[in-house]
Amino acid sequence: SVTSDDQKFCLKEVLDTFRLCLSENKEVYLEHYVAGWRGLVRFLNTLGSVFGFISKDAVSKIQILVSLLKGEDGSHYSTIQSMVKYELENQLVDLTKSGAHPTSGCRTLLRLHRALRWLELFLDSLRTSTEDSKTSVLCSVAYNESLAKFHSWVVRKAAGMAFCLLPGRQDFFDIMNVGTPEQVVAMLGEAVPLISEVYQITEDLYAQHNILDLP
Ligand code: 1PZ
Repeated sequence: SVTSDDQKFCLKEVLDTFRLCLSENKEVYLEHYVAGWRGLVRFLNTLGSVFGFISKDAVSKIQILVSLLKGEDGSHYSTIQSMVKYELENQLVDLTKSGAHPTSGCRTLLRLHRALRWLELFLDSLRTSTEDSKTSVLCSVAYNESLAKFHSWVVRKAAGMAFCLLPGRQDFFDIMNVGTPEQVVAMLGEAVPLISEVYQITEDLYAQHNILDLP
């Protein structure tokens, strides 16, 4: 079904876009990857303005990737695999310190990729949570296990404060707009492995090219 910014949307539709990311031979389509992130940001925005600093950063990264996709060399950006190959072969990536290419596709996508690991952990802990679980705790546990190690102290503090303002589990489920808690759990049971696969393929690709630490 159609979703627009002013319409109540269903998180299932967002997570389904990650299904479209994978090609038959397990390449990741950038267009759908970016669309998935767009949907997540829309969801994040419904949680309130305290998350604005997070969504702003995600949006700016999404925009960088969209301009590459739509730009002159867009044909090289159809998959993450083709992007990495193209940018590395043409020296379009700052490998050790930020210089001529501070907003390469590779370094920009890496930031979202690291956040995808947080999402995977967070959604999986929501899936196995119980009625008395606190979303703020689940969120910060997932964050500390993943993204936090790439963030400065200031960002970690700000993130920690924002997590405390997350809605409780039941309200969070309601905002997801998927249905009963059982339906949410079932939906997450499908979504998490999907996100995990996209994450792992990207992780392996970046590891193979030794670009997991791009500045
Ligand atoms: C549901 C609650 C949402 C919690 C989201 C958890 C992630 C917290 C991230 C807080 C960091 C935001 C501030 C920006 C930090 C940037 O410095 C870094 C590195 O980029 P660089 O400075 O190197 O250019 N940016 C990121 O790590 C990307 C963060 C994207 C987070 C997207 C979250 C989407 C949430 C979806 C909710 C379902």
